[in-house]
This record gives sequence, structure tokens and C-alpha cells, in this order.
Amino acid sequence: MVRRLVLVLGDQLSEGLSALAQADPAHDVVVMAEVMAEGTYVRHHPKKIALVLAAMRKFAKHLQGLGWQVAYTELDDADNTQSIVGELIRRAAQFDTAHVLATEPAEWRVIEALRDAPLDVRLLQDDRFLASHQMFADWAEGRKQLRMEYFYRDMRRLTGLMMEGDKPAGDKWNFDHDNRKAAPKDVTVSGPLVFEPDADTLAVLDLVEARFGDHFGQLRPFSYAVDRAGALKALDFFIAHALPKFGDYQDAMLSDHRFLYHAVISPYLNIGLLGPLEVCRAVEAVWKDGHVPINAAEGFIRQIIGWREYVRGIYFLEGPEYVQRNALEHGADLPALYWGGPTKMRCLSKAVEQTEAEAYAHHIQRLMVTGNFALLAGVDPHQVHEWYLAVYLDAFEWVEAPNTVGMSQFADGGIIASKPYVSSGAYINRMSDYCKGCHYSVTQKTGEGACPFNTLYWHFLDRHRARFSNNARMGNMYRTWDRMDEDKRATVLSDAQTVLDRLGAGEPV
Ligand code: FAD
Ligand code: DLZ
Ligand code: SF4
Repeated sequence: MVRRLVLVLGDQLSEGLSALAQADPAHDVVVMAEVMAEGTYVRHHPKKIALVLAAMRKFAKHLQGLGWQVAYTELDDADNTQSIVGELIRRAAQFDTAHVLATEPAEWRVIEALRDAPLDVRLLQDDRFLASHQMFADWAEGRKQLRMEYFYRDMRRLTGLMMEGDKPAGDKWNFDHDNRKAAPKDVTVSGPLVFEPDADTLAVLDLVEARFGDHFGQLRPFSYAVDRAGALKALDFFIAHALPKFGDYQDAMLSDHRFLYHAVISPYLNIGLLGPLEVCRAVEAVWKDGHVPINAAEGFIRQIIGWREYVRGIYFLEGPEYVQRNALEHGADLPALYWGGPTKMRCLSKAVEQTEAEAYAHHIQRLMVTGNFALLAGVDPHQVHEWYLAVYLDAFEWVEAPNTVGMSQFADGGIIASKPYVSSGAYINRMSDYCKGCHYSVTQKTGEGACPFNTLYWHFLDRHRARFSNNARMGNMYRTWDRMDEDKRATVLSDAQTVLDRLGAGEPV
């Protein structure tokens, strides 16, 4: 029998991976490799690198325990070629075979590298996702707009999650109306379950500190889970303690509660330690038992079988050049504040501070604070994309790029979002406690002390009038702008220009 190499990448740490399912532990050799090329294609947060490498080492041991022969390359091994394809070529010579079985990588860059490799590489579908590329393409075929909500309904029907026959539980597909509450006064959870690193993980932390210590982000304390058993505990903890209020406070932001009622399971899902269906079934079960309200369970399941599957569908449907799109022709540089540079804007400073410390920010912080500001400030969406890809623990291009390039920066021209996610300071003030104690006044519309979101918001609408004024969902905004007297509009635009000029000159705002 011909021996094959079975490639397992750092985000493919699932026992049921299609490449493993198709291979034979008696003959085939699993190849796993820690390589600089994957650690540096963007300057990943050190916590993210540590998570991936520690989880790879645990998974390799687990596979060995199941009887697999694993050819594992550590980052500092003397003969490490420091790239995935380089390691495959080296192992091919060592094990005298040119045949490679691989589950399709989750990023075009790596897919293309494997396709170009001088080896016989067989790429298998990644069936850890519920919707195959074909299913998504069939769903998208002939539709004028690819709205997530309709895709989500099909996924509910497909999985039967929270379905009563062919009807959605509670007779409604979407309970978001009950969500979006402002920040609560008292928070009853204090973040996700904390894991003490064991000796293996401590060794990885030392390695990451030595090799990637100059990347943005704090490596220690490191308290994420690095194996499936830990990820399952983290999921159980979320379901028991945070899920009941997840829906209510999904959009709220508090300076002293970085995680609020969020799950913090995206890193585990994205590297393969948890599967989407098992997570949703666990949530459905506690809802059926009456432990969590319907708005929490439905809201959570929608994020996983709706948004998560949908953005992956878009990434593969749109192709490798999606990440280069720039529909609004924005070209400003990403301000230094995103890398921890000084800013007087408290919301941004808090969101960046927690990103630096935890490699985590929740959806509304990413969308309506850092994303909103970059969009209003006209930052080059590719730079924004590279920032998000680098700084978050859960960031892999298939999920990060549609969220950033599409949803957050409107750079795909409206495939994902029907209107740009922009707001003035009022939204941030309503949903958070950031504005109390900010240098700027959120109620001030013009002048030195005015919240920069307030002026930039109108500047954005004004400079993109040709594109957005006929958008039915934006008509009200333009009518409000047009009703303002001319002097006021001129002052708003000139104040916004002052902020943009400062940013352009690299001065703090
Ligand atoms: P929760 O709020 O508790 O949600 C539960 C789960 O739903 C998440 O774990 C995640 O798997 C899924 N989910 C929720 N929203 C989305 C979404 N929009 N797209 C895909 N899955 C979703 N998510 C990533 O996993 N990786 C990324 O690189 C990433 N980049 C983002 C960039 C921007 C600009 C924005 C606006 C969003 C991004 N998201 C990304 C989506 C979302 O912010 C994160 O999934 C979420 O914050 C993860 O934290 P959580 O597990 O506590 O999520
Ligand atoms: C993110 C990451 C990092 C930091 N390091 C490795 C690595 O050393 N070896 C590896 O196989 N995978 C790593 N990864 C995950 C890959 O970048 C990921 O598999 C590709 O981007 C495809 O999604
Ligand atoms: Fe952010 Fe403006 Fe509020 Fe300050 S006033 S925290 S800049 S929204």
C-alpha cells in the first residue's frame, strides 16, 4: 500500500478531520509543523501564536495516543524549513512518498501554496462546516442580494435546530428585537473560565516570547484552553453562567467587563477543538430544558449556523482577491492608536487596551468602535484587514476578512452589509460606559471638545453622498443632514477635516 503524508494544520485540530478519516494509521504519517511563515504572514498577537502552537502539540500527542505516527516539527528544530510546503517536501523525502492527503486549508494563500507544491496533493472538503462550498454556491445562485437572514433560515431547516416541524420555535426566526439592551448595572459573570498553563504550555510561552516577543500584544497571563477537554469545559461554563443573558447584552460594552456575557469560544471553534453543531445542540438542549430564554438560544445559534457559515461561504465564493477590495476608495494609513499609540478617545483606548491584553474584543467593540472609526476616518481597508487578522485570537482569514472587508469597512461594495456600519458617538454612549470620563464630550457636536465620531460621521455621509443617498436605509440620515443649516454643516465638515488632518499627520486625537 502506498504511504501518504496526512497534513494537519494549526487550525485543523479535530479528530474527525476529513484527511484523518480518509487515512490509515497503519501506513500513513501525519505531518504537523510549527513554522515561521505561519507565525509571521501578519504580526500575530503572541497569545494567538501561543494558542495555536500549544494546541498543536497537545493534538499531536493525542493522535499518537490513538495510534498515529506523527512527524512533528517544532519551531526551533534545526532542520525546520519554516514553511508548510517546505516541511511537506522534507517529510516526503524522509518517508519516501510524494502523496499528500490534506483537508482544504481555510485560507486561499495556503490552498494556492499546496496546489503549487511539487507533490501529489489531494485536497478534501472541510466537512467541519455545515455548508459545503457547493451548497453555498447553490444558495447564492441567481440571488440579487446575499442576505444572511435567508441563508440562516435554510440552515435552521437543514439542521432542525430550534425547529418545530417546518416552523421556527416561538414562531419567529429571529428574536434580535429582544436583544440589544444597553450595558447592565451589575454583571453576574467575570469572564470566561481561566486555565492554568501546564508545563507543555509554559514551554510554548517561553518559545513565543523568544521568537515573537516584539509583536503587539501581551503574552502573559495566558489563560486560554489548549485542548478539546479544556474547550468543552469553557463551553459548559459559558452555557451555565453567561448564556442566559447573552442575548440581552450582546451589544453592550463595559470598561471593566471585557467579556460580558459572551462565549469566548470562537478560538476553539476556529482551530477545530469544538464543532459548530455540538455547540449549538448543547445550547438547544438547555433552552429545551427551560434554563435559558429563547432570545438567548436563538441569538447564539444564529451567530454560529448563520453568520459563521455565511461569512465562510462568502469568502470562498468571492475568491482570493476579495481581501483587496476597496469600494469606497479609502486610502488613509491605520492610525498608530491601533497599535497602542496615544489617544484621548476613551472608547478606542479601552478597546485597543483589551485587545492588547486579551487578544479579544467582542463583536460590537470590533464593529462599532475600532471598525466604525477606521471607516469614518477613511482608512485603507487592507490595512484594517491586516490589523484584525493579526490581533485577535480567533482571526483566520476565512472569517476575519468578510467581517472586516465586507461587514465592517463596506469595501466589498455591499455584498455582506446592506448599509455601512457607521454611527456617531451617541450609539457608543447608549451601549457603553466609555463616554463617562472621556476627554471628549459625546453630546458636543462641534468644536475642540466634540466627540470625533460626531463630526466624522457627517463627513463620511457627505463625502459618500453619491453612493449612499439613494439607499432606502440611509434616507433619514441624509434628510437630517440636509435639514441642518448651512453654517452648521460647514463647521461640522471643517471640524471633521481637522481630525482627519491630525490623523494624517500622525498626531494623536
Ligand atoms: P459570541 O458573541 O459569544 O458569539 C458566539 C459565536 O458566534 C462566536 O464564538 C463565533 O464563532 C460566532 N460568531 C458571532 N458573530 C460572528 C460573525 N460575525 N462571524 C463569524 N462568526 C461569528 N470572528 C472570528 O471568529 N474570527 C475573526 O477573525 C473575526 N473578525 C471579526 C472582525 C470584525 C471587524 C468584526 C466586526 C467581527 C469579527 N468576528 C470574527 C466576529 C465576532 O466578532 C467574533 O466571532 C466574536 O466576537 C467572537 O467572540 P465570542 O466567542 O465571545 O462570540
Ligand atoms: C496561525 C498559525 C500559526 C501562528 N502558526 C502555525 C504553524 O506554525 N503551523 C501551522 O500548521 N499552522 C499555523 N497557524 C495556522 C495557519 O496559519 C492556518 O492553518 C492557515 O492560515 C489556514 O487557515
Ligand atoms: Fe468615544 Fe466619543 Fe464617547 Fe469619547 S465621547 S468615549 S470618543 S464615543
